[in-house]
Formats: sequence, structure tokens, C-alpha cells
Amino acid sequence: MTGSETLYEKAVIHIPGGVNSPVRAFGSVGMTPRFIASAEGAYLTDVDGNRYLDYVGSWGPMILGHANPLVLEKVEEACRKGLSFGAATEAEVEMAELICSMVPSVEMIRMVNSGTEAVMSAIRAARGYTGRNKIIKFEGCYHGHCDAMLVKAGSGVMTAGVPDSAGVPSGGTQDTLLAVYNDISSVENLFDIWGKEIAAVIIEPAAANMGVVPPKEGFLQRLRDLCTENESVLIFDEVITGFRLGRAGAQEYYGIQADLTTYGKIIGGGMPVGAYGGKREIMEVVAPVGSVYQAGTLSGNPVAMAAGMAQLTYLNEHPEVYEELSCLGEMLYGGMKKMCQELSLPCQVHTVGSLGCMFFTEQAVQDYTSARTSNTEQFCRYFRYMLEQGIYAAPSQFEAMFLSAAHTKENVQYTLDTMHKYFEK
Ligand code: KE4
Repeated sequence: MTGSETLYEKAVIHIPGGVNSPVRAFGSVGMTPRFIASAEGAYLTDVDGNRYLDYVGSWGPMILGHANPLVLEKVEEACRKGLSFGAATEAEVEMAELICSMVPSVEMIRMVNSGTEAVMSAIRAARGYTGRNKIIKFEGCYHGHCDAMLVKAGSGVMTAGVPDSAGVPSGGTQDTLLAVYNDISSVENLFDIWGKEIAAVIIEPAAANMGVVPPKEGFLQRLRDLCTENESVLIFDEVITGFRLGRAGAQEYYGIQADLTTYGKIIGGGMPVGAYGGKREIMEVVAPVGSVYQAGTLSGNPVAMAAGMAQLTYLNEHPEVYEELSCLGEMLYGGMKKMCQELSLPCQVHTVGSLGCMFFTEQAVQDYTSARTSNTEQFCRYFRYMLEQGIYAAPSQFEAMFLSAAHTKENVQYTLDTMHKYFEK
């Protein structure tokens, strides 16, 4: 037995599914998950010493690559001063000031410990601010696992093929309204029915949890207008796109400002960090200023702030990283599109900046329903081959590929060559 197999056998005894997050279980690809021992740059090394070119990047945080020396140095420095105080620190002020300086729509921000917590809190703030209850979300978008969001969610929920989660009482989702991504009429209909009862619309401005599905031209702008007209809060869930699509994320990329924005992943530099922020008048409903309660023992943890600050500061001071990521994205996803054309493959390649994916379906993909026409068996065979060739992609058709600043053109060329070999077989 391999080291991963041995560890997996032990893991399943005391951890549900042997993993601390379902999508890591490799369930949809029918394999034993790889147990990772270390990572550096664009590479992972598993407990058996196998080295993989990593296109998951811890699901997005590792935009500068794994074990970035700058980030490690700041984390080590912070650790020596103590790991957690449960008190205000200068690092939190610096982090808040930095994010507010990078994202024009964010005037005030609150640190939490995960993207889920950021979304849960942003929804509560929007409800507290508007005095309304209804929330519109989109089929296939994933916003973490708070009850209200576990309706036709993407990512691991979609991978598992369970449209909704057990254990969520109807009361938890009775105020969640479902719209169809890229179908603005589905949103207009909900506003026609519920109008002034709608507290907020939450969306992944570029969906990356049903595979990658970019917004159609004009879709986000119409959402912005509908929220403004109805005095509903527009929440951009930028846990993935934030600081990946540019210094101001999807809001800069698409030129649309949200009222609230949720963050995670990149702002933690690999440590557990989430955040929600936006208009001052909305954020000031949050305790202790306002009456919307939200709290967290480790929120703004000094070591996590050190990691996040190091990564964000570098991105802020080196905007050329985004140009490099876009060039690598064009090479990788452009090469994949070219391959699909040359080999007449029944696949759709989608890309947004350094994010991308390949749907195993001949249908055009623009939403949850069309994404689900993908042949997950074909994806599974493709995934296994790539892993055997040392390329570690997300073990699910309904996730994204993540490039980092540590990836090279040689890495991308190897990946394209390997894909060619697979599909030419
Ligand atoms: P976390 O609670 O996992 O930090 O963030 C939840 C979340 C919220 N919003 C968006 C847009 C997200 O993509 C996520 C989490 N992303 C998944 C990957 N698609 C996390 C991977 C996992 O569940 O293990």
C-alpha cells in the first residue's frame, strides 16, 4: 500500500470520509486522495514523494505559489510575538486600510475566519441594514456552507450530486430565492414578485464553482441596476475572484461596484482568513457600532494577518503579476481551446483571467443546468491520466483550474502536451 492509501485507511476511522472538506476526498474521481506532505512554488509533494504540478493552489489562496519566501518570513516573524491575543492589533488596522485602499467600493471591512463566515455575516448585515429577509442566489454558485446558501449550491455540493444538504431546516432556506446564472429575466421575475422584500442579491461575479462560467455581457450591470432600483444590497462573493482578477478583483475586471463584497483565500495567504466589507452605511450596522451581531475568537489573528498582508502587499505593489497571470492564462486556456478545435473534442473551455476549466460536454455552458450536461465519467478518466502524469487538477468537473505566479511557460507547455497525448490516444 502507498503512504496515501495507508493514511486514508486510518483517516476514515476518525474523520468523516477521511477528509476535513468533502471535495478533497477524490470521491467523484473514484480514487484514494493524495495526502500532501509539502509544497513549494507551483508544486505539491505527497507522502510517497510523488511531485505534482499544482492547478488547485489550495483552491485559490496560493496566487504567489506555495511557501512563498516573503510570506513565510512575515509569518515566522509574527509567530515569535505570540500566536493569538484576542485583542485589537496594529496588523488588523493595516489589513483593513490596505484592502480599503485597493477596492474602491470597500469603505469598511470586518475580518472573519473563512469564506463561509464572510458570506453568512454579509447576508446578516444586508438583512439588518434593509430590514428585509429574502436573499437571491444563483443555481450553481457556491457561497460556503451556511444554511441559507445550501440550495442548488456548486462546488462540493454539486460534485456530490446532492442539490441541497440534509440537516438544513426549511426555515433556513425559506427566504432563499433561486435565480439562473446569466438569465436576467429569472432575476427580474423574482424582483417583480418580491421586490421590496429582497434584502440582497449574492453572486459569484465570475462563477467558479460549477466549473468556470463567466457572466454574459450586461448581466452584472443589470443586476446592479435592479438592486439600486429596489434598494437591495448587491453582494459580490469574491472569495475566489478577489485579488485574483486584479487588485480590485471582479469589480475592476467588469467595472461594476458591489455594495458588499466577501473575501477569503488570497487575503489569508494560505491561512484561515475571510472578510466582508463595503459601504460604510451598511457596515456600520455591525456590532459593536450597530445591532447586527457577528464575532470570532480568531478573527484578525495576527499570524493570519501577517500571511495575508505579505501576499496582498506584494500584489498591490507588483500589479505586473496580474499581467503575467493573464499571459499564462491565455497560453494555457487558449492552448486548450485550440486543442479542442484541432481534435474536434466535445468539450467547452472557459476562462476568466487565470481561472479556467474544461467542460466535457458538446453543449454551450452558461449556467448550472448546462454545466450538468458534462460527462463526469470522461472527466474522471482525464483527471486520472493527468494525475498519473504528475499534474494535479481539481478532482471535480465542477471546480476551476488556478494558475499562480510560480507557474512557468514550461509548466503550461508540459500541461498542454500532456493533454494532447491524452486526447490523441
Ligand atoms: P470557505 O468557507 O471554504 O473558506 O469559503 C467558502 C466559499 C465561499 N464563496 C466562494 C465563491 C467559494 O469558492 C468558497 C469556497 N470554495 C471552495 C472551492 N470551490 C472551497 C473548497 C472546499 O470546499 O474545500
